[in-house]
Amino acid sequence: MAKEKKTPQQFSADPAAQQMLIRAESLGIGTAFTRAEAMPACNIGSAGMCCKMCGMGPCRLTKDGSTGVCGATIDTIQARNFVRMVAAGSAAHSDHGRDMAFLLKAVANGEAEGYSIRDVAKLRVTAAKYGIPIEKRSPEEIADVLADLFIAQFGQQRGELAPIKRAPAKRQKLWHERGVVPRGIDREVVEGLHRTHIGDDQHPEHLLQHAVRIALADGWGGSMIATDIADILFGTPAPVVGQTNLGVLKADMVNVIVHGHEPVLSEMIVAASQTPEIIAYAKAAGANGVNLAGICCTANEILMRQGVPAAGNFLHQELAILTGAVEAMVVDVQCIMQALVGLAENFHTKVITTSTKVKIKGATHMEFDEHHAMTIAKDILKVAIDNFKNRGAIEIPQVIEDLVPGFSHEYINYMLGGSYRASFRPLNDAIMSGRIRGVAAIVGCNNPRSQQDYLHTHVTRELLKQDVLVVETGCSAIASAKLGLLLGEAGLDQVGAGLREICETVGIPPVLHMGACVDNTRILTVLTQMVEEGGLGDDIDQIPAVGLAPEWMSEKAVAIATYCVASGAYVIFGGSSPFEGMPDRVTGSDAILHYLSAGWEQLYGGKLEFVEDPDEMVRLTLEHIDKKRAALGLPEWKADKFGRSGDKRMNELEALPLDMKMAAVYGSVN
Ligand code: NFS
Repeated sequence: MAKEKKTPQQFSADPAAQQMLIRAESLGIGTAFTRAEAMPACNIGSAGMCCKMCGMGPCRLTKDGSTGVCGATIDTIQARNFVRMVAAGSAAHSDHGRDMAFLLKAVANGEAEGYSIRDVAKLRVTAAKYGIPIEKRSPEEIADVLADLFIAQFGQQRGELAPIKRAPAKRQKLWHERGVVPRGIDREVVEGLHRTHIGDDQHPEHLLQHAVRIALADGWGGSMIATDIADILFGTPAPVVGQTNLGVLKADMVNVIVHGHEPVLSEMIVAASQTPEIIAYAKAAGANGVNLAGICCTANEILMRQGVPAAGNFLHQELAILTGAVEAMVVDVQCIMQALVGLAENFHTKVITTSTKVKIKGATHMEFDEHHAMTIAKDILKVAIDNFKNRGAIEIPQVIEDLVPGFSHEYINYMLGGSYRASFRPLNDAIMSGRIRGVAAIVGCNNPRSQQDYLHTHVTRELLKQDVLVVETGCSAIASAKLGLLLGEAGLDQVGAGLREICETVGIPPVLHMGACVDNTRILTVLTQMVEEGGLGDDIDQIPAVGLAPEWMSEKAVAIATYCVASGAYVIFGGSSPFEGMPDRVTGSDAILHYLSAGWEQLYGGKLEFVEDPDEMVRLTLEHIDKKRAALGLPEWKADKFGRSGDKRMNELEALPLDMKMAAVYGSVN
């Protein structure tokens, strides 16, 4: 019997996406959703049972006890595949960090047209963390030395990566004992490729130890550097009001989408779009100006700093073009589908590649150079504006949601304590008292193998009901934003009473948007500061917190998971696992899965598990949080213990007749 075709509702939980999928079908255009449906996942590759690292293979180890031509066992092959995913993911994040470091150097030396140091305070604080003298020095002098220190982390051959010392002292000691402190970012990635070449490292646990070393070089290295420099150059995020979903596209304006990951170009396009020259150029073309919107992590970067709307997350990239209203999609690096170019041929949209590292056949290439950034940004916008006249029929879904992103760790610190006593104390106290049961970091991608946004938002909603404070980054944050969960008041009636009290008192949404995927390092910093604040143990693995990537798909996500586990976190991945080694199937061994969970827990106090069912993800998260609470000797969380104060209480009182209201407030008057 033929498999029943999926409906748009089964493809995505987002009504804007559903509308565009109907349009795609009526136009006979395929998308990642339909391609995923037509392409069943390879059950050998998806189980990590395939080795294609040399010309004797590919070897497929489908029989119990079978080995590759060279004799490699299933455990070795799965471990090697895992190391390569971590290496590729870390390389992507960290190469982004490297480019940011070069930009910082250029800005410090007055060689980067249009850029400046926007957050001098962050520059000084960051430099001081690395022991760089800051007194009586200009921002440019400090930035120059800091840029050199950052650039050196990539090519460093011996010693220890400098940002490692930003972890809690006990964690650093543990990494030393385990021998996983990274020496240099590039060195660990290169060594990962060397070790996984035919005939090299064949001990699964030894291989996975190196996966940890690489990932730490990303989380406490390249990614952390990327975040710090982005804040220094473009401003440390603080809450702003923004908007999301395809409804942000405007029928009467030239719509330009910036898609990818690096804020270097997109920040300059934002600035260029606001110049009188570009506004006049757009008007002359018959448009009402230029409307910018973002996709993927570039969206997060400019949304949280500039309030530029986010057109959507990973699976929205094709859907945006399907509106017919996008004059140009400007891409840099990472998460850019090759299908965009073919799809754009059905419309007038120009796909413009800009990175020296990324070209796509059929796309227009306009190479970006930070030394002439403003000039190039204007040129790109002019190409988009010139294309406005070619626009055909459009259909923009009128689906739009407000959100408040911009919760950097600096801002969380400030908002909790106020400007004169910035502190994590109130957060720690709220967890210790049980108003907040624990913290969940829900991050990562969309994956067309599951219903878009459903896993993210289901898990988020269920955890909020249980008084779990949720922090989010990447495409996960945009998924929650589309649902209205990133707004102060909206959704507060759906969260637990204790958490609601905290949100109302501090004035925060129940879900805090902390930025792009490289900004997961902000979560590491928050966890470190919570440890340093006291009351929640002396290392990250003691905090009642869990990390989840319910719809992950990229190698970067695997790198993030690995550095979070090595930092002490319990990480749950949804959807499919790269190792299906279930004992009752002839899929080889489940030893690697077991090692990533129980083995790593023993070594690092954190573990990685793959869980398909979202309700099971929620159950495991709560179980872990409660276990950590108990280990700290904190009171058991109780749903009805809190919530009798704040706005909720006021609303209840408002609803009462006057005499009962008086009695409730002043006690019985009789
Ligand atoms: Ni993260 Fe950002 Fe999104 Fe996944 Fe891709 S955009 S870096 S990898 S898909 S969350």
